[in-house]
Formats: sequence, C-alpha cells, structure tokens
Amino acid sequence: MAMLSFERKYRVRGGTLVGGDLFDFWVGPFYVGFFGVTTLFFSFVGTAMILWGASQGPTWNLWQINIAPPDLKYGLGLAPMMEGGLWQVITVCAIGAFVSWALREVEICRKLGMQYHVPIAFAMAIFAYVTLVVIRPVLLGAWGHGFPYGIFSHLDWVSNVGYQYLHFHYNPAHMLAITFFFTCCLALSMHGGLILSASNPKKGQVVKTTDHEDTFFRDAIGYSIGSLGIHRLGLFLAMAAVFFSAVCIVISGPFWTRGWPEWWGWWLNMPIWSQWPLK
Ligand code: UQ2
Repeated sequence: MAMLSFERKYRVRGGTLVGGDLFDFWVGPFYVGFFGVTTLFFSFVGTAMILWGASQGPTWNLWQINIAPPDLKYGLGLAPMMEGGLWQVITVCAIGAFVSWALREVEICRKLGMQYHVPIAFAMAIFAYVTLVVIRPVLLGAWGHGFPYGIFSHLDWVSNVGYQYLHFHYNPAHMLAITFFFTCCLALSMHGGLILSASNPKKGQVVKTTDHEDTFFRDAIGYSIGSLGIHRLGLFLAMAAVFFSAVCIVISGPFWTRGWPEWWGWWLNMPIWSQWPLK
C-alpha cells in the first residue's frame, strides 16, 4: 500500500489521552495532539532560556557555552536566575519536552492500535536523564550535583565525577552498562549485516528469505535466535545498557562514597581467603 493512502486510512480520530478532539489533527505529515503542543511549548521556552543564558555568558563559541547548575550552598532550593536558576528552569523544560514527546508517541500508538514498545524504550532514556539531574541531586541534597549544560562542560563533569571515585571502571553497574552497550553494537551489526546480505542482492539475483537468514547462523554457530527474537534481544540490550548507566551513577555518592576499586573489598575480605595458603 502506498504510504500516503495508508496514512489516510489510519488518520482516524481518537486514541488521545488528554484534550479529546481539540488537538486531534495533523500539520502536514506531523500528528499534533495535546502533547505535540506541550512539546513545542517546552522546547521553545527551554531553547530560549539556553540562548538567553548564553547571551549572559562570556562566549558564543558553541563548544564553550555553559549553563551551570546552582552552587551547592543553595541545596534543594530555588537559586537566583543567573546563579543556577536558569539551569533549573531549563531542566524543567527539558523534562516537560521529553515526557510530552513520549506521551505523543503513546497517542500515536493508540491511534494505530500498536503496542507501546517505542515510548517505553524512550522512557528509559528519559529515566537516565532524570536520574542525573533530579534523582541523584535530591539524594545528595543539592541541585548543584546535576551536570552542567554545555558541550565541553558536561564532558568535564563526567570526567571529574568519574575521578572522584578514583576509577569508574571498577563500578559494577558501569561494567554491566558497558557490556550491554558493546553487546548491543554486536547484535545490531550482526542484524544489519544479515538483513542487507539477504534483502539487497546483486543485480539479477533474487531476494533471499528468512530461512536463508536462519540457516546462515545455524551453519555458522549452530543457533539462530529468529527474526522476531533478534528484535527482542536488541530492545532488551539497548534498554539494559541505559538502565545500568542510570544505576551506575545513582549509586555513586548516595550508596558509595569511596573509590570504586575499594568496593571490591567484599571479595578480598571473604573469610575463605584466610584459609590460604593451605598447610
Ligand atoms: C538471527 C536472526 C536474525 C538476525 C540475527 C540472528 C533469523 C533476521 C543477527 C543471529 C543472532 C544470534 C544468534 C544471537 C546473538 C546473541 C547475542 C547476545 C549477540 O538468528 O534470525 O533475524 O538478525
């Protein structure tokens, strides 16, 4: 079915969570909805605040623009606009825009009678961001523990916070997150390679089937996860990577304040080692 006639057929009323029919329309190819309006609102206000903050700062160099969170002395209170208040407003706008976008995805899913995998997966990314700028700062007692909004400044923040725990690669949740990110890349490269190899043949050759795909991996490694299974695996790996990224930062500070290498003391201190060397 041609794309445009399919869309016409499925451009139906209803499925909205809020606002009834009021915003239930399209602008060109884009569905609007109540949450399309709130996405636009928060994005516009947030971007305007970033531009205003940049205009009050020392540079227009895109790499160096920085909007810092409040000083730790402001705790969990509101800070003056030019001393982190702007960061607080931008954070509210960012969360407002991200959540609006997720809920707009939910409304589109409902219109199409689809399940909610896409907005749920996106919610995991929102959760990771909220962990960095809300959950962890609240647990530590100050908004100043959020990360600064700027290209280089946020990289410096990551580096500094990492070194505060001596060696972040010894953080067990960080280990899991990295392993999931790498496995996610492995799975996607296998999948992308397999699909292109089967569905994009040379001139004069026919497109191959799912059976060819299964057989390739059965021949190669004795196992095929299947054409539905690979997508389940991919979604799981991607969401697990983001989930353990959030865990690895939220436990750094609220749960563990020393260097991460020291955390492994539980292993070195196990009573079994005192029995060595055996006599
Ligand atoms: C597969 C399959 C696909 C795929 C891929 C596989 C026909 C089109 C990539 C192979 C994947 C396997 C064996 C899982 C690998 C496990 C990890 C943890 C990376 O069998 O079915 O469908 O795209």
